[in-house]
Amino acid sequence: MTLARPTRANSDRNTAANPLAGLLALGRPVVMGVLNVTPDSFSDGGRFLDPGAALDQARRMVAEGADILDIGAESTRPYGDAVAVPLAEEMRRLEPILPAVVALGVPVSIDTIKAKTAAWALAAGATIVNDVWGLQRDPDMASLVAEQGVPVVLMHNREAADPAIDIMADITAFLSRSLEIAAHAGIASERIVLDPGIGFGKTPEQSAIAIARLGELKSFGLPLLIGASRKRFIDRISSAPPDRRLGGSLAAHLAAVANGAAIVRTHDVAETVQALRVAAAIRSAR
Ligand code: HH2
Repeated sequence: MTLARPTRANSDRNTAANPLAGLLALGRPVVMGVLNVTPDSFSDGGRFLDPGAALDQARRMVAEGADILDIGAESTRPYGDAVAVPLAEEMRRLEPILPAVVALGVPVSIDTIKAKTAAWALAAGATIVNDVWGLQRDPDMASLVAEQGVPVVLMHNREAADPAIDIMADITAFLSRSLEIAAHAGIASERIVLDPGIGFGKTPEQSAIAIARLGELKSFGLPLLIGASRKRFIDRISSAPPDRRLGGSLAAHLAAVANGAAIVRTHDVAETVQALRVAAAIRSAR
């Protein structure tokens, strides 16, 4: 199988420092802390809508070892019940908090599917774009990322789960298409991270398969991100509400790292950092 790879075209536009390069060279998994300034996120909706509470949470995650903060103002809840947020409302939620989060000094990624929100957030100091539709939703997203020369996370997504499909084939085809769009826009391959999108358009079984077979995505030759934190597939394996899924989240993230994940997206930074350190220490104590 031939996988679409982005070219290095337009590298003159991609000369700005890459905030991911240094982190990925550390030789350990990179930890991305989740900051949702939303009323309806599936696990922490409403907790960090207040700017003071959001900034406290961002500070806590940095102190606990987050390498990147991923801020989102529109729930991506993949279960068909998230409310689409108008652009103005998304920015209204971000505006009082984003500059202060940027000032904490760790790279900030903007979790949005809207190019205008991403452009605004990049102007306010974010340096990474996290697009849960892999450049396939907003036609202006790819050119924005190329022009700004920022790293981008391309995540697999589907409108609805289909238990009958081969989920790895679907993920591979979707991400290949995202990479074609990226290449066409001139996004440098050094700035692309791929994500199988745990819980997005997947049955719980398919989410487990995406982690179990994550290694197959290494053939793209790009860093892989996994976001299993508190996701519903954990509940299907071992029943628990979102705020009681830490054990399952850690198990999923450790399995993903063993299978090649370079970046872990988590709500629970301290526990994740500890789990990753212990797993690494045990591996090297062999
Ligand atoms: N998951 C969520 C949101 N953004 N981005 C990437 N790259 N990968 C993910 O797995 C991912 C993501 C969903 O989690 P959360 O942000 O906590 O929930 P909500 O979208 O409801 O705010």
